[in-house]
Amino acid sequence: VTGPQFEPTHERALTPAVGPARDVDGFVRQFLRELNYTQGVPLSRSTLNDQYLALARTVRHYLMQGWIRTGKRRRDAGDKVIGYLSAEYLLGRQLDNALLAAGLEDIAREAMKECGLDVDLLRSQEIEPGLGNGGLGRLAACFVDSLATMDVSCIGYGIRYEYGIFKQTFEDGRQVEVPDSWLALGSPWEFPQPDRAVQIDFGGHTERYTGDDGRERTRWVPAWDVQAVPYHLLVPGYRNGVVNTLRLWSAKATNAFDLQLFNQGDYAEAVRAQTFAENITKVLYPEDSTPQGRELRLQQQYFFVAASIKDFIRHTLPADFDLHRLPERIAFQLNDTHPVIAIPELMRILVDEHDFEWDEAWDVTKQCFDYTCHTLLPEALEVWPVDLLGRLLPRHLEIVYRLNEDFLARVREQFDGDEVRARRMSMVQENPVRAIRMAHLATVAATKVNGVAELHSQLLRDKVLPDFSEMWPDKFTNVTNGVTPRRFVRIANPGMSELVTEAIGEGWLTDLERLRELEPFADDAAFRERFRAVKAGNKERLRQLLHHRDGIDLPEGHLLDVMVKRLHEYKRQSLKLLHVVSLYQRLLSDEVDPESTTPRTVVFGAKAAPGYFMAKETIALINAVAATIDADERVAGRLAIAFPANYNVTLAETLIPAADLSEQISLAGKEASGTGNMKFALNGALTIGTDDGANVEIRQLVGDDNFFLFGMTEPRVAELQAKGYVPGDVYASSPRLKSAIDFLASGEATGGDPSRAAAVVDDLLSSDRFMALADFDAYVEAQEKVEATYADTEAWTRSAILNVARSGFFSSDRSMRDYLDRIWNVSARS
Ligand code: Z15
Repeated sequence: VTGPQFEPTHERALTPAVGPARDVDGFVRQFLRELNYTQGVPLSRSTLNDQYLALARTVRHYLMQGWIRTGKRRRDAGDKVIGYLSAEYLLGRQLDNALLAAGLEDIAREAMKECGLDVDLLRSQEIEPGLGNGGLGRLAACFVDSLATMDVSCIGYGIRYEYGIFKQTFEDGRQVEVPDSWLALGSPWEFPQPDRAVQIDFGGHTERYTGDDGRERTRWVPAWDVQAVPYHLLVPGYRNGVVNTLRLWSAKATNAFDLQLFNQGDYAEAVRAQTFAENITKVLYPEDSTPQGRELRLQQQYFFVAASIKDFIRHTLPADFDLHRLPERIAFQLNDTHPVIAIPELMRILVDEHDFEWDEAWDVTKQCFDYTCHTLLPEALEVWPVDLLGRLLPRHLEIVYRLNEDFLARVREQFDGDEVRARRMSMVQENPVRAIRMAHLATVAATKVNGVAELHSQLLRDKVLPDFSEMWPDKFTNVTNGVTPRRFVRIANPGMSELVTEAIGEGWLTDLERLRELEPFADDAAFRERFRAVKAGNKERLRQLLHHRDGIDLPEGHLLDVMVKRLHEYKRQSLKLLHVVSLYQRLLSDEVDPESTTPRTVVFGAKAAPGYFMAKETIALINAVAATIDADERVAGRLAIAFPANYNVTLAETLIPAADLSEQISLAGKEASGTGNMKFALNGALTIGTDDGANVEIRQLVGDDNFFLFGMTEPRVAELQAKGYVPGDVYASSPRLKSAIDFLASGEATGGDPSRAAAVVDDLLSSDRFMALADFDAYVEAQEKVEATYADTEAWTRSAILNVARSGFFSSDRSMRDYLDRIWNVSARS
């Protein structure tokens, strides 16, 4: 079946059914219908999960008309579609966002009350779809939210992992991963479309043959295939009736494949084959920015992009659409290198299946792709060994070789046969193994290549892809990341949202630069008082949550110092830990009166990739230090460390609005952008940070007086690296650093057990790849300024308000506008 097949007999059958009435009564009726007829239980016998599912499905009903209308309007208009290709979408809870988008919060609250239920309790039942690792996946989720809110035609293509990012638990302070079975209790937000499944081929070989027209052609003879089943999820715009689509692909065994084996009598083998096929979308790889080069991961990548392109051509474009005009109808945005295999796939479709001439196909393909790079770490740039690629996708490897030949011929022509340059720029790396450099392939094919913050885009041009930017200066551009204010301000921080609306009126949620109008309120003592009350309320909300969720009792009245992000050496959680140890030592020494210090609670949240040894050691060390400080009466009330397990979007939504201080302390030149940094600033935390990623732009906007800058700049880092960095020298020359490290190494900060600290301490002293020691003194000094400023409550609040007022730039709506102007050449309707 390729499309809707029906003969309408009644005109009324052509218009979408009306949704439930938009009032408390209509909501209650629909809720009970869902509970009784879909869930199959009476209210009196229903569990919390039954109630949550019925509530979710009820809210979904209100969005369906918008989804049907949006789709029809877009098809009728023949709009150009943004096809966002991303292996990750870190969505966060859906119910909160759907209620907000549909404007149903009050009605739902009232309706649940009429049923004797508490809407907040039901909201808290939802397990968030964690289909991403960290920043990259969350960015994709923010972008699709903004595009729907701006009424831009977008389909987000991705993978429906059966298991998302693992659930983190601690055993004896060490990370233990538990599978995230987010689908187990029902998945009310997705619509499976098994009848729109497409077949995806793998393996086999290629053959030359002569076509009917006498032309030499190539055909791929695959060895096996799987079915890709689309599930669609709703992406509602904020109160504009627009509902866009996320299409997430799930792998299913091909029936014919099984039957064949079954007919041969090998039933067990047939079932095994099914499991094999369905493995493809079984689990999200939990490495954030350190890919492992596993075959299954390449299968995932090809699986979802091949399904997306096929689906777009077959089901989204009108039948018999002339593919020469494809670029008028689609712009595929490559979210990092993960979907880059889409480039040879489109070439294959055009050349092998649609008889395009090679050059003609290349011309179309180039116009259809743009590439976003999200990293500067060399180990994050994916390369696929050619033996693996050739085994899995033999035709694609041939296509890449041919593209590379053509490309290198151009390089040699333009640069006088410069062979060294050609080797540097080649899509094929020769050592240590022959492999395809996906970033080079993407850069050659893409119309535009962008970095994700000003500094990152500049370093991308100058350091990561300098030959390419010399060859094509106009190809490169910047779009600074952003975050959706709907989720990260309105939902996460209702108290502040209300205060803001009272001060500057409605409208700022979709026009975030309007937060500027808050600036004068920074000088209004009464407003500052209320702003502080909101922060205090948010802290109280966090205390309640951590008490129930983790059994953690946060002290009251502390400076709340928060570092939440993936655990990675370049992000330097170890630097933060050294600072904590140093604070602990200061409290234990006789030099200062503890009463004169600022009481501080440091909150960490971080998952480590399961195979990342140093990251896991760092987690164990933080937990050991936390336990030691917690047990030490001498510092009670002055210093506490909390490390709630399983930091995720849901926890972020309570944690970030409560924070006073935002830790953004990566080594300069390593964090492409950061997006947590933006969320904190928008929620009135002050940043202590290095000159890295989007921190640079945050500081420029909020002003130096409202930002605690420290540490080496990127050029200084490069210089030190070049001359040879010796961490031992820094250790020897800084008494405070030496004291903190010695204290850690002695076991005094880890309950008397020095082994807990050994791996981290040894690494810092012997290699310290990310120069934590070099920035330690500057960091401690900046933290002293933090304490001095915090002591002046009015000055601190003033800065916090100015952070909010001046961070409107970091709305993902602005990011999307920049993509529309600089990359997609499409305009928004709002
Ligand atoms: C990831 O989360 C990021 C980059 C990557 O290359 C991968 Cl594989 C995962 C992050 C960056 O580290 C972060 O700086 C940036 O803000 C985020 O992507 C979104 O661009």
